[in-house]
Amino acid sequence: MHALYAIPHSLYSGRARSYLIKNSIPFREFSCGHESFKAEILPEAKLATIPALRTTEGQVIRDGAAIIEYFEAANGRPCRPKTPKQQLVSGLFDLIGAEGLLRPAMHYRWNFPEENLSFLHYHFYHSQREHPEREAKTQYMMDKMRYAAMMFGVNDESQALVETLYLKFLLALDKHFEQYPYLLGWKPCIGDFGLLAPLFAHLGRDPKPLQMMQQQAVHVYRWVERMNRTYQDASEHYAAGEGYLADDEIPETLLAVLNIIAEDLLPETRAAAQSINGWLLDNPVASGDRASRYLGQNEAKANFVVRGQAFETGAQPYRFFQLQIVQDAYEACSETERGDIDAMLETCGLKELLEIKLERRLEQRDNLEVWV
Ligand SMILES: N[C@@H](CCC(=O)N[C@@H](CS)C(=O)NCC(=O)O)C(=O)O
Repeated sequence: MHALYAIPHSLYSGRARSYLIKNSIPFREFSCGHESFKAEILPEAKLATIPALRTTEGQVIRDGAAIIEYFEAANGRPCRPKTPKQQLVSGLFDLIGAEGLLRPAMHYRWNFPEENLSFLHYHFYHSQREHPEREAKTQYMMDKMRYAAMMFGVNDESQALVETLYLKFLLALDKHFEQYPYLLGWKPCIGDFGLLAPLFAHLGRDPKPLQMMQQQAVHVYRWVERMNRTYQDASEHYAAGEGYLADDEIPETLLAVLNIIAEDLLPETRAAAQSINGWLLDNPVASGDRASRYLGQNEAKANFVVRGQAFETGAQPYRFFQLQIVQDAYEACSETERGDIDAMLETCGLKELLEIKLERRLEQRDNLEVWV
């Protein structure tokens, strides 16, 4: 059986776990605190991040997207829509989930200690090895993650806007899931799994944001639930269908969500590209060199403004690894299809995303992101 190294409160773990559940792939889950993680997984995974998978055959795959890609490639891509607009939108939501909602995820986790802290302590403690220093390591990891919240641009000044943008997004997404149980209709696509990352472990599970979701966005809450169940779990949709929507349809409700996301996704992506590209000019990299997690000019920072609020966030090459997948799908389309996609992205303020590129391509090789 496959072994998934993950923990319940980990953002990226939720994405891979849901994929395995929804595709009826049997697995057993182990904590990264389990002795085998350090002894057997880490030497091959190279970085101590979760999720990591050890396949039945013994191959170790680190990274949620890589785990999903492993099964997608082997099984005829069951979760990639076949039509152009849906394929593109699916990829966009994967990117949005992996990179675009880190601020609310971290804000609602770390800035409400009264509601969240004992819950978080339980989980962080149980992701540490049974070791005399376990409590000290727990505190160290919690501090590291609090610091990560700041790296993503959450601070005293920006909090109010982070909340405003999240609430707007949440209510729009709620309208969508009122209509359909999944992003593109009646079954989950790659974008559903990506989007689940922040919306499960943090925003749909930590006490403070969970209560918000249950009280203000019950349809989103139901989607989070159903994304962790093997079956369709859409009994409230009395006329439920199957598969993705016909005729490459993208529901208006989903375009509305994208429109809201664009407000900070676009300026942040533009700023991160500028920072990383500037760094690449000054620091030539060889093919195969590792692209580290944060990288860019000005100590790997991206600076941008949303509604007059200045943000400083860590510039992450990984964002562009995900964006590249979306851009490649676009390039592979016919001219007419590209025209349709352009028109769609124009209406939700995301067209420019197709043009923002790093000077160098990225790929995953031996469990690391490297420059091509
Ligand atoms: N690109 C990776 C990121 C994984 C990741 O950052 N996981 C977090 C937990 S959600 C982690 O392990 N953080 C520990 C660390 O960075 O030291 C993926 O998508 O799987």
